[in-house]
Amino acid sequence: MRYFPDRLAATLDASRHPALYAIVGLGAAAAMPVHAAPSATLVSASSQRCLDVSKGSPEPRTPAIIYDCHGGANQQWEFTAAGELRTLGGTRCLDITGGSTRPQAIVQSYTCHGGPNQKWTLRPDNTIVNPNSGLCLTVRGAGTANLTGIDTWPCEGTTHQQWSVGETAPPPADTQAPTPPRNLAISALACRSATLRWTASTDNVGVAYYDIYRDGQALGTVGGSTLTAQLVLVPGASWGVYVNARDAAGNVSQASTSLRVNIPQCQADTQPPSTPTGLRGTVAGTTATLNWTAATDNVAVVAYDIYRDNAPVGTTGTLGYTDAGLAANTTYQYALAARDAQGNVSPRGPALSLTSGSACTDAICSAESMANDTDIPWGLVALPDGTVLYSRRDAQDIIALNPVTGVRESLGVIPNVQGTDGEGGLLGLAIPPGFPDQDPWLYIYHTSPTDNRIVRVRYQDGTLNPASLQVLLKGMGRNKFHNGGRLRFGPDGKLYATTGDAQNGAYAQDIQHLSGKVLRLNPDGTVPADNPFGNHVWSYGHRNPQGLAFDSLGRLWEQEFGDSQDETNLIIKGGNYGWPACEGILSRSGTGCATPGYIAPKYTYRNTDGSCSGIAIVRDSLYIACLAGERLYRSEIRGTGLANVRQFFVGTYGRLRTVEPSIDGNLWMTSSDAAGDKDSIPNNTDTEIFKVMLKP
Ligand SMILES: [Ca+2]
Ligand SMILES: [Ca+2]
Ligand SMILES: [Ca+2]
Ligand SMILES: [Ca+2]
Repeated sequence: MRYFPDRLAATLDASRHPALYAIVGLGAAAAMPVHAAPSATLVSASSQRCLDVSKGSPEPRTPAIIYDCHGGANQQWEFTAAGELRTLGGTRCLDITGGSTRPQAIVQSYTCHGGPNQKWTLRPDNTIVNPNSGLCLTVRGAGTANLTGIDTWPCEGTTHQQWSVGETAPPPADTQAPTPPRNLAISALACRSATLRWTASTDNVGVAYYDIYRDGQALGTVGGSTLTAQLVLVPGASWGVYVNARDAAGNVSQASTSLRVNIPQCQADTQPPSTPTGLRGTVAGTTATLNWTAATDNVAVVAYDIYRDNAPVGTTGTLGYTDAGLAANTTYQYALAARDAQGNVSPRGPALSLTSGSACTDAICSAESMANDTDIPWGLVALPDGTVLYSRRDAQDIIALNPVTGVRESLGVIPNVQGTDGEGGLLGLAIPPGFPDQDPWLYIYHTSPTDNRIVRVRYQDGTLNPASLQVLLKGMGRNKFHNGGRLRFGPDGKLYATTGDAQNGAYAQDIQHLSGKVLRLNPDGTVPADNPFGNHVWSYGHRNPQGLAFDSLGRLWEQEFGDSQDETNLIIKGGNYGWPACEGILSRSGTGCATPGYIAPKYTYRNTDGSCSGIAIVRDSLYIACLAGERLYRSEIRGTGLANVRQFFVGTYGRLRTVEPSIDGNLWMTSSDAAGDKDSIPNNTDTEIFKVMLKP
């Protein structure tokens, strides 16, 4: 090996080593292997202090010293098979400066190169000798104080040359998630059961579990050595099935690709349901509410189709329907037919004649479709000038909607967005209180290839400037489902955000992790000084929180997707909302919802009636848009609870995702068709933007 003088010899103690030049090996630039082998402290017998790389610096030529033992990575040493003494996670070697073989040569940490000045042997008398020079590792000047340097000296066996092996470092924590399971396949598919198989994931330590899901709902868990699961199916349903791998440290993989399973019926059904009877209705202003008696079927009725003046206006699985937005003082003929799961439709029942009123008398007067879209409208903000901006989840762009003409214009694609073939993509939007004059930023929550993040982009004079994009906060976990994604500025001028648990319930209870949380940020992304945990976390124990809204008292309300039960929460600083031990009011593990400190929801919903995402508060009424429930809830905020909870548009406009206040005291609302939803493919769905008029 060739050696060169090093100009950085000035870092040495020139007063004691006036003639010494540091010299370095050519191998310094080569990539060094990182060792994970056991390492331990080396304790000096004279001082009981530990051999230490000064200040833990990874810089080559950092002096070795003695220091109070703390067991940090710069006090962990490993004797390797090559005779080296490695530290700092195996990345650095104990090194005699300049390759010197003379006494009083300074000992430092340096890039490992295998040279003779990096070889050390621990002998039975607890001295550590460098075989090349025959000199021993020595505390300089027989010192015992912190920061005393280390050099070489003839071996005399004194206590300042004796080192005992101290505490062994714990094995490094596993922070690496397994790879996604692959090659999902179904066999033995029957109407109520099937066998699912997949190809194993890999992991740096090992896969401990596989979690099986369908469309965001847990189906079960098997051990890491099992690559198959028996599924319990619902006849006639169509499920998107996927698997996540999990290691013993709780790291969850990204989801596998979804496998579409079209479940057969248990029996062929050619018999239509009975004709619906008992249709009755009431009218309040321009809103008609219908109810009827259940029809019967040889298997089961799954839906009712509602007709107004012989034209289909909606479908519902319940025994009621709200038809809002009628013309005033007009007579309509309603009828309905019943449908089974295999598409057999009954004759329409007898017509019901209803006449609308002259004015809006109910809380919600009407909904008018203002625009159609072919992608999924997700976040939506009404700007002070009336323009509506909304994000398109899979198309990854921002649309400006003229609220008068209904004309739409794309303001451009947001960079670095990546969907998750599930719920991720371009998600929530928010504008700050001073928008646009004092603060011209549009705040955006999106999924990236590696995480979920909050960014902002300048919006001025009707245009977005993507080059102005600033990343405010990143590192929120991503997965196929549970990406959170709503944003809202509070009356305190802070930005609040909901983050999903990324399909890892343990994250929700870890206040150091940004997943499964309500977060609170300064508008520039920094941590507000009065946050409860010194980081961005505002509340925790959330599964897949969605909408956020503030009431007139400045209190924060939040909507959250559960596995089988959804919830509306009133959020307080530092609060723990229970997930994963408690879901809604259902205990799932341990002491469940009875756990001291867990904060119960203000209202819960079966997810078939709920699966609600966006929320809005107008005049202290809370509006909640629901996907699977295909309805808009309206409740009145009374005290710390919700009163007079009512449902509107049940089944009328299909799945509803977003509701936002308009600048004129009404609502914007968006629909979200099931087709094209659980994928990242742009423009493969059919959605609408509605203006909802409220009773003034
Ligand atoms: Ca791992
Ligand atoms: Ca039937
Ligand atoms: Ca909860
Ligand atoms: Ca899509």
